[in-house]
Amino acid sequence: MREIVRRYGQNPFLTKAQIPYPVETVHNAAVVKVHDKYIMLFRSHLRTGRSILGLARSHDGFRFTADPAPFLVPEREGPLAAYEEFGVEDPRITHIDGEYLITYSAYSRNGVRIALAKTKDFSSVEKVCLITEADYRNVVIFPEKFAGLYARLDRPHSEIAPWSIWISYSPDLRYWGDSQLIMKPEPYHWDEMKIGPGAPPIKTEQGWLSIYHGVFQTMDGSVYRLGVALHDLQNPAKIIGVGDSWILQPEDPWEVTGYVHNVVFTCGAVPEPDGTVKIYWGGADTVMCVGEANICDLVKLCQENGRPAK
Ligand code: BMA
Repeated sequence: MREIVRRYGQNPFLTKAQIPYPVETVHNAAVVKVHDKYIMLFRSHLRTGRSILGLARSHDGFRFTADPAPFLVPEREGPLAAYEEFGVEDPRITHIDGEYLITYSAYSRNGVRIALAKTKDFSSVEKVCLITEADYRNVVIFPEKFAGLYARLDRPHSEIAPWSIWISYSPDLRYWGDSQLIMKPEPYHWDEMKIGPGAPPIKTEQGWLSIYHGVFQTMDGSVYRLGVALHDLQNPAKIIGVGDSWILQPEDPWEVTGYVHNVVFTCGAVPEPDGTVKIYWGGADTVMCVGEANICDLVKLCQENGRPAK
C-alpha cells in the first residue's frame, strides 16, 4: 500500500548532537514558514528531566541549524514562575494578525497548564499569560478568527469524558469561553485511549484540516499515532469527518525506541503552495522527523473513509 505520509530519507533530521548547548532530546517541535524560511521551536529534555524550548532555522524545511542558545525557558520570577518550575514543553505556533502566537505546556507542582507567548520575528519573545487552568495540554489556535473571535482546540482531562478534543473562543486571547467537546476517542480503535490536537489547523477548500494524535494502550505501554479530522470552514466546532485510519505510526527504529518508545507526536505542519504538507513529528520523544503528504489525500481520508467525531 502507498504510504499517505512519505518519510524524509534522512530522518531523524535533528538530534541532540546538532544542538550547541547540552540537551538530551530534540522533539515535539512547532514549525512555521516565515518569508520562505522555516523556523522551528523544539523541545529538549535537560539532564534534570525537565524541558526547555530551542529554535532552529532552515531554508528548505529539512536541514535545520539550531541557534546558539535556548529560545524559551522557565520563568524564575513573576506570575509565571510558579507554573513553569518543572519545564516548558510541546510548543505550537500560529500566525495571525501579523504576529506569531506560541502556545506551550507549562509544568509545575500545580499541574500542567498552557501559556501563551508572542513574537513578531523570533528574535525576541514576550510571554503573555497562562490561558488555561490545570490539566490542559495541546492548545492549537486557528490562524483565522470566527465572528471576530479567536478559536482554539485543546485537550482538558476529565475522568468522565477522558482526553477528548474541545473548542473554545476568545475576544482577546486571554479570556476563553463558549467551550464545547467536539471529538472523542473511538472505543476499540487505534485512538481509543486518548486524543489531542497536534498541528494548528490548516485551511483547505473543503474545511480545516487538523492533524491530531491518538493513543492506544497495549500490554507493552502506549502507542502514539497521528490521524486527521476535517472541521467545517465557517463553524470549526462542527467536524465533517475523522479519518478512520491513522496516517502515521511508529515504524522507524528511532520512533520505536528512545526516551519513550513507540511515539510519533506532532506539534506542527507546514502547508506548501504545491498542495503538499510537511508534517513534523518527534520520534520516541528523542529526535525530530519529517514527512510529506498530499493535503487532498488527507482531506479525502476524512471525507471518504471517515467516522463521526463522537
Ligand atoms: C504526552 C506528552 C508528549 C509526549 C507523549 C509521549 O503525554 O507528554 O509530550 O510526546 O506523551 O511520551
